[in-house]
Amino acid sequence: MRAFSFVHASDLHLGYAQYGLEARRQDFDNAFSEVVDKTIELKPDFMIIAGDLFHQARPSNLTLENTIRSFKRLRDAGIPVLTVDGSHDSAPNTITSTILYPLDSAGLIYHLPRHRGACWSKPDCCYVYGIPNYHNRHKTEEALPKFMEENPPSPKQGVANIFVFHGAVDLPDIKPPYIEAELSPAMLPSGFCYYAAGHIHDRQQGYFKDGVLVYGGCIESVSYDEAKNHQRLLPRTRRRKRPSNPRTNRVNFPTQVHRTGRD
Ligand SMILES: [Mn+2]
Repeated sequence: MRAFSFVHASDLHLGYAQYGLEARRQDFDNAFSEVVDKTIELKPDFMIIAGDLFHQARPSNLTLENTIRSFKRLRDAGIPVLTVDGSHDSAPNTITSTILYPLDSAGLIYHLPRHRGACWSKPDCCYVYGIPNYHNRHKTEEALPKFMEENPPSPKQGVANIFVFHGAVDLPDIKPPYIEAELSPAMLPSGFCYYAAGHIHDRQQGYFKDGVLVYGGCIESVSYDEAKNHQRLLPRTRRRKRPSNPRTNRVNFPTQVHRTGRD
């Protein structure tokens, strides 16, 4: 297996006009633009967006156009973008669907749950598997086993196996008390060395099963509680060009899975 790297982002909430302000909607777009600048600079093998790319399943044309521009820059740089849907941008129903599908059809993102086997692979490198979001514990318990039966997670020997999802896992050290846990640890399969998660907006990282579980955290504050992470909660009335330098955490993780018998 050869060495590789990837960028793990989540909870971008593009299109969120907080307080009804266009300036805030623009802040979310700008934050994503900075993430794209940094990603292109880092030259990873691929990028993962673990849900809540958009604040709504059907964003405005303005938000959509800015996002398409950013994805085209990543595509031109040869960086595939692997996604799963989040609690905000998954299809609310079969009629409205989600914007993630046309973006996938346009080749701008690779929406994992929509593809055969719900996976993407890079030979001699990695296997990446992603699940949909089912909004609450009850629906997840009902639908996730069926999804996994139709698309069995199949970690491979000799490559890094990565599991992508959007939801809170019932782990007291990680899950804040005010968030419902849609997933129990037992509902997620073993055999993966990196669990790339979204939904919890604080950056979190810990050992899980035979690998590590990482919540990327949101890239722009969506509530007062998150202001401590970003200090950009309020719209900036006078705009200055800030240097593009999103906070990045480098996570080294074991790629060899050592089976311990835990589930
Ligand atoms: Mn979110």
